[in-house]
Amino acid sequence: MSNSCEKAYITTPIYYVNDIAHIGHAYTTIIADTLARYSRMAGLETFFLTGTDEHGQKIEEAAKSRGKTSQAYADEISATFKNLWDDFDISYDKFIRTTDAEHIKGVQKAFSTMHSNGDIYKDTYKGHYCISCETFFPLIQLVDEEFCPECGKSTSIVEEESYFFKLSKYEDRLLEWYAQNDDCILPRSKKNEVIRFVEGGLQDLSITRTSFDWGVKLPEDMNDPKHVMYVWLDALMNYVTALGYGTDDANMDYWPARVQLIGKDILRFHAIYWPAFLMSLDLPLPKHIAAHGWWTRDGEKMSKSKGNVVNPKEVADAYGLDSFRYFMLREVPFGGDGDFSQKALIDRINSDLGNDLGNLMNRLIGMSGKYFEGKVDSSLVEKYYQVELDEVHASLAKLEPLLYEMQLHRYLEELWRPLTVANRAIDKYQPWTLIKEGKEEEAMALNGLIAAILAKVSVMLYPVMPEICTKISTALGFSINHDTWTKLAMGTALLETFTLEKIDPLFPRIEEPLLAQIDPVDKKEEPKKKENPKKKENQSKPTEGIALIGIDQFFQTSLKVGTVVQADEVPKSKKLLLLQVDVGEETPRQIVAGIKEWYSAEDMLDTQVCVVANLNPAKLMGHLSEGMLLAAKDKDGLCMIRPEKPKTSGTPIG
Ligand code: ME8
Repeated sequence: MSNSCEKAYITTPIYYVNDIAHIGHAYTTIIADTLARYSRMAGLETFFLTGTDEHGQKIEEAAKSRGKTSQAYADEISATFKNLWDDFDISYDKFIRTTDAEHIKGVQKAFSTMHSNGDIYKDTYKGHYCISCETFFPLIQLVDEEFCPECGKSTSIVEEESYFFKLSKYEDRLLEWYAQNDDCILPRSKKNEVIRFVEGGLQDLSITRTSFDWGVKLPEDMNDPKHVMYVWLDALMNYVTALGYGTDDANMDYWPARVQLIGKDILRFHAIYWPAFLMSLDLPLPKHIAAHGWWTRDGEKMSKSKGNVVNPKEVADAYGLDSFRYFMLREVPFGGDGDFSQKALIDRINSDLGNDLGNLMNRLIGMSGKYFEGKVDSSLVEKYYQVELDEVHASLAKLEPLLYEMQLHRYLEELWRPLTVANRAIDKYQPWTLIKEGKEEEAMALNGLIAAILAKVSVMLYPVMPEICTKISTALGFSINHDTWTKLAMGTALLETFTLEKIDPLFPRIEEPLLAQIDPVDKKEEPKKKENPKKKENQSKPTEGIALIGIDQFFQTSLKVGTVVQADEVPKSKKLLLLQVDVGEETPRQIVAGIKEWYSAEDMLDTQVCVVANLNPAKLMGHLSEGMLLAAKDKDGLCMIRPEKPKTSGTPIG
């Protein structure tokens, strides 16, 4: 997101109503909610859209199998999504349903416009169709010439009369758009995938179906009642029909969207079809399409059709909504995949939230209560603690660009630095010693420093943890709004003198998993569809002398293919090389590897390696190391473990 326009339109995908929401859906919606809350706090006129995608064969079949009409079934499931977002206090401005009359009118208007612009023609389509993904795939993309490359289910051959959209006509303009708008697709690594796909050649897109009914009919003047619109044309249009496109245009001044959030599974639809449709309609293109990775269970994408989903409501009820929100955004770099485990969630709650944030609040309550009857006076903070304040303000200044770049995990990481400054200051200056030495003024200033840091952090953390931050700010005697954001978070203001309100500990320590049904995994029965046999897991054999672990434990280690893009020696070290390794993220990781006895920097440059990507960063001879390389060592020496063939940087290993 750039900061150049006054209005900010933020969207999530509209979710299929073939089953209820899982944490993957909650993830997208929570990210969008975070951006919308930040954008409002930053003073932008914000419109946040979410909703449900209700047409298509998949929904028709799901309804039939439950003995319901498609509409009744869609009503029921759509309400479960809406209720969940309401329970989660998601700050959407509109919840759209593709069965809304205004949406249907808007889609028909779009069809007519594309048709009169010469972008739609009639022909016959024959292809392999995956109902689960509502997508045609060319034979070459199928696994064993039958199974869907996305979900592994059996595809069927469909031959029917169809209207086509001239997607091929837009190839050059799409490539031009990607080239001219560096950050139109985030993370940027994903943009390269899209460019390669488009450069491979685009085929015209079949945009109507005759084999089922549950869809938007063509505009009446097309005089072709047996066709309904392809669900993706119908669904993508929601982003503008929600603003009144095709009806009253009431909110079209919010278009183009500032950021359209999606999962990487639907990048092609959003980064290729959607801009091409917009070009055909002569509408401007979105500023950013931001694709996040997948939440997995035991390394497999969590999805309704696989039945391996985690219920977000259960998790939020057990662990607290704000903690869940923090975990999701902090745990996984935007764009990467993450395996959901209660252990990781508990670690984040106890460590980041409990030790660093909650405990700091307790320390402030303790200090100010014991020595100053709860009073906090900030007037002398600058006199005694300017160095600490400078450090805090330097961190705060880095935050907004990270959010606009969708680097949410880095945003939170950076936001934790002021908390470290605060906790370190208490340990270093020791208020109890200051009081003992009669330095009351310094002790009060320290109090003021800690309160100011908590205030500044709570403002910038508010979009991620609204409830907790409201509690903190209330205790600190101020409200979080555009004014306090400007003064405390963007500026260097401190708090007015106030009396601190005592509050209960924010994050009581969690000793063991609270949800028995999530760990160990309780997989529901697999759907009875024919599955790609290659997808079956190998049974593991017990191995003597080695402690066995479950597959879920193995998948807690994130292994990725990396490419060494820079290699240097570490001065004065006999063993270490300093490597910059591209693991498919925004910037390469720095890894310090103890391999110099066997490999020179030159040997390593431009080679591929296997990287352990989720280790805690460590410092080796003063250099930060953000990962580890896999190698095998025996009596003859050490050799790197590498992919047998070149693989895209960041490809997961497992
Ligand atoms: O694709 N991890 O709807 P959908 C992370 N109706 N995010 C996940 C996820 C996972 N395991 N599973 C789903 C559709 N999501 C279409 C969209 S838009 C015009 C039409 C999230 O119900 C992620 O945002 O299958 C993904 O893109 C979306 O849910 C897909 O939801």
